[in-house]
Amino acid sequence: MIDYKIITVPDPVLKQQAQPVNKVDDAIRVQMDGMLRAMYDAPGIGLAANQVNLLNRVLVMDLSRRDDEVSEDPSPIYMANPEIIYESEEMSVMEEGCLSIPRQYADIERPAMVRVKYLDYNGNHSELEATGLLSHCVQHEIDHLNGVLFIDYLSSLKRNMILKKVKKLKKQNLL
Ligand code: GNR
Ligand code: NI
Repeated sequence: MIDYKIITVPDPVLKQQAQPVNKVDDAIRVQMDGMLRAMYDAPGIGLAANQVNLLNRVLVMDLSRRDDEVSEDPSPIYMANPEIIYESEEMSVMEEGCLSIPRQYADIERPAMVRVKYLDYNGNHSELEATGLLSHCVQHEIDHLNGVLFIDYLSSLKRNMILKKVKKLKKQNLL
């Protein structure tokens, strides 16, 4: 199992575009396994390749283990080359956080429902229709693959405040 470390702002890799994978082979599956482990350990409900310093279009999610509920069975979702093929006109606001922007949260508005096509763990074409938290999460992860962070939707004032707070936490060795 690869032991990935999650990078945080202002690492420039978080601002870069990730590149499509050619196919889901064993190397990609090893990456997916390691990313899922890093996500559970964090803990978080999603993780994109940029966050572990890799620039391919791979993400993992699992909404079953929110709030450290170890009782629930894991239900991981693995995606390579995800693409949003439909988004609803209706919008949804939800408080988001990010493992790469530790301990900072903000209300973010996104399409309430999206349909995503992707390659699964076995390299098969698949689709996911997402609403609620899963919808916010998959859009948040695809944003990462495009070098976009949730703070990019905020005013520069709020964004800079958050970046300053993370810098301070780092200086105090509180991360
Ligand atoms: O753990 C996470 N929680 C979360 C909550 C609301 C919307 C998106 C997320 S994703 C985040 C983990 C993370 O940083 N993924 O990139
Ligand atoms: Ni994130």
